[in-house]
Amino acid sequence: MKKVLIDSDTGLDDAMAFVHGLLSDEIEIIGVTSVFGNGEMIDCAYHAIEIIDLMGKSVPVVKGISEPLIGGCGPAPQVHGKYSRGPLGKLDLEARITPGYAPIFILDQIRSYGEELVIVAMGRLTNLAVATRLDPDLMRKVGQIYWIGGAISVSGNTSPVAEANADGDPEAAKIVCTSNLPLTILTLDVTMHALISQDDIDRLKRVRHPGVQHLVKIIPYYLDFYESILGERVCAGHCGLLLALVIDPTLITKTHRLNVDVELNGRLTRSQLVADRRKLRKLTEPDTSKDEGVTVIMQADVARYHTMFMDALLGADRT
Ligand SMILES: [Ca+2]
Repeated sequence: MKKVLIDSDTGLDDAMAFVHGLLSDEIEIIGVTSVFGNGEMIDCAYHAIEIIDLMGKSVPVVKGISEPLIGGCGPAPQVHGKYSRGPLGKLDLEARITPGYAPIFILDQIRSYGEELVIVAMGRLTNLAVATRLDPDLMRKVGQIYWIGGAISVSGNTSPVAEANADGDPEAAKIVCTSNLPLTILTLDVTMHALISQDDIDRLKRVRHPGVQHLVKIIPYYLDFYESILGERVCAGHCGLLLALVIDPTLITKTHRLNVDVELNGRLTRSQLVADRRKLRKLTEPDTSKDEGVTVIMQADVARYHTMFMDALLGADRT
């Protein structure tokens, strides 16, 4: 079974990923490191603990970094709620935090599991960037790092060109994208097509499983936000899609190896992910799979993701 470490700013799409991932027999989530992003780092940690409890699982949740390395965009209470749990109030689960510190915990897990370990980064890359600076050679020994962030050929969501996970800590994103790590990036180009609707949430209302019931409570808040920008009662699965691709990589239908860097200085373009796509200009598609750079997911089977996600959650009472 694949060993997965989740580094997360556990908000609402992250919650969909956690519930799906903790129902899956394909992966074992061996730890969660918390980072700021959708909300404060500590609220994101408490939300992760809450979901793991509701799923009846035992997974260590470790605190991480609370601020960007230099500077970045702030949290998004209008999207994820003031405490990263939509309409729900503040938790205090301090006693349930596992002692430790995310960058060190990440390196320890790589030391233990090596290539077997997959890191799924669902937020700002601050914890991973610091771990990379502490021990770059060890970081390169991890099996794979999947990160959701950036927008390459579509508009950003925190600026015309920047996406929230990159814009929340662009210096960290640059370190991780340019340190020759085994990195796969899922961008807004793909995740905005992985939609979950109010009808889907309504179908989940008959599931009694407490983890699924939690999503039924919190996702309408996320739908409210998306409805205000998309004009339809649907939301993007974002981190839910990312974790589904780790559960079943055959959902990834097209990738390219590209050099990816992050703009840090542009007055209008700070935090933009700059993927060098010049080699893709030819109409005959080159096989770039062995090229240097990072793996960028260009397409995913979002219809099959949707089916897989819904089947897992609708069947949760049988687990
Ligand atoms: Ca996230």
